[in-house]
Amino acid sequence: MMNDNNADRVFKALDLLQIELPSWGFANTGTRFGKFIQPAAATTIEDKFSDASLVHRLTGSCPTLALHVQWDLPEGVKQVGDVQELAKKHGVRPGSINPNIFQNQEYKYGSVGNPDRRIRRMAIDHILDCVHIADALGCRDISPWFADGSNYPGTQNMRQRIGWFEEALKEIHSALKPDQRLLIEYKPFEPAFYHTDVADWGMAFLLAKETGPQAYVLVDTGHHYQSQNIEQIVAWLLHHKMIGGFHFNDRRYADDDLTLGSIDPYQVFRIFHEIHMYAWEHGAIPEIALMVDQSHNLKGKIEAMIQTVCTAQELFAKAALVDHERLAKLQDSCSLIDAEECYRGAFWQDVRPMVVEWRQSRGLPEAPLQAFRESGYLERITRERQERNAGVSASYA
Ligand code: RM4
Ligand code: MN
Ligand code: MN
Repeated sequence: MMNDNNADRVFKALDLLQIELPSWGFANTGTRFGKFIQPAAATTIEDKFSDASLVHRLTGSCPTLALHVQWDLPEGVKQVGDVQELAKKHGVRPGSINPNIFQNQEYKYGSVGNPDRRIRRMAIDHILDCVHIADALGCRDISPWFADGSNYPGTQNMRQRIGWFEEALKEIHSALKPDQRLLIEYKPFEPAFYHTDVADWGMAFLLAKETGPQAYVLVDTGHHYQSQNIEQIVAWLLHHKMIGGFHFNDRRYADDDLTLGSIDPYQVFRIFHEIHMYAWEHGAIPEIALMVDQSHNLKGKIEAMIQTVCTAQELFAKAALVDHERLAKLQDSCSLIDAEECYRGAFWQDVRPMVVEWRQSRGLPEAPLQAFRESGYLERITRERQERNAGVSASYA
């Protein structure tokens, strides 16, 4: 039985939920062993805006698109006008701006942590360009991920590299406009297999603190060691007001970039719970950019993205059903079983009928995936893009 209070909570949560899609999630991607080309994959920034716009129209939750500068704006700030036109045409705004400091040959031994001063300069200059691009596009977040690290013990001075990171990040921070933020993403390994300069949330936290007040930590859910308690990391970052955003994806072994909730939906629920509980205590959802960072090697790109957003909606709605007031009392009195049941009872609820009602009330298709399949969009883009995709190279995006 649906009760009004629950429906109200779900509707409020879904109205608030905004998830940013990654432009690279629509492109051909692969593993280090190869790339499977899809005839309908996006090969241009226009394709990416068009695909993202469709996902937004079908789900109602994705008003922004994250851009990876080297893949989407290879000519840099010159392309700002084109991006603005695409945003207008497709009804999706550019979101976080992602520098690329890992793909160029120069970055073999690192970017801002490279022992070669000229390469550190090149990496900083690229991120500064990204700050300017973000400013010109009216984007709040600049979101670098540093692949820097080393493969063998003793081959790099880890401590010295911390200093280079601090210097670089401070310089970048000083170029930020007052409303911009620098999100520092961590990742324990890959491509580096011995040490990664920004390996975990503690390192990202300390760097962000040292960098300045507009620097925050970005939590990519796939960037943790096995069995790490991610929601506890989120709790710490919330407590210190240091969480800037998420890159959502699921994983089983490493940075697998699988569709959200495909392996462990309870994990996603637990993270969303921390956000809702914080919001209940503080009266508002904190400023956190909820972003997807996925790479769909085997699934159809757009279908995988719709599946992801629908899963996020359902899990966000479930987490909104936790009775926070009751839970707080049960935690306080150490009523372990009742607290646990109150918490996970929300997870067990089937919120799908309420999500469908929300969609109906907002003029959205009841079943976004089915609506996509009936739209004819895939057939059309397959016709339009297959020739271009047949000639695509093996590069990452
Ligand atoms: C990295 C990291 C970054 C993403 C690249 C493509 O593993 O998650 O956020 O930009 O992949
Ligand atoms: Mn990421
Ligand atoms: Mn990743």
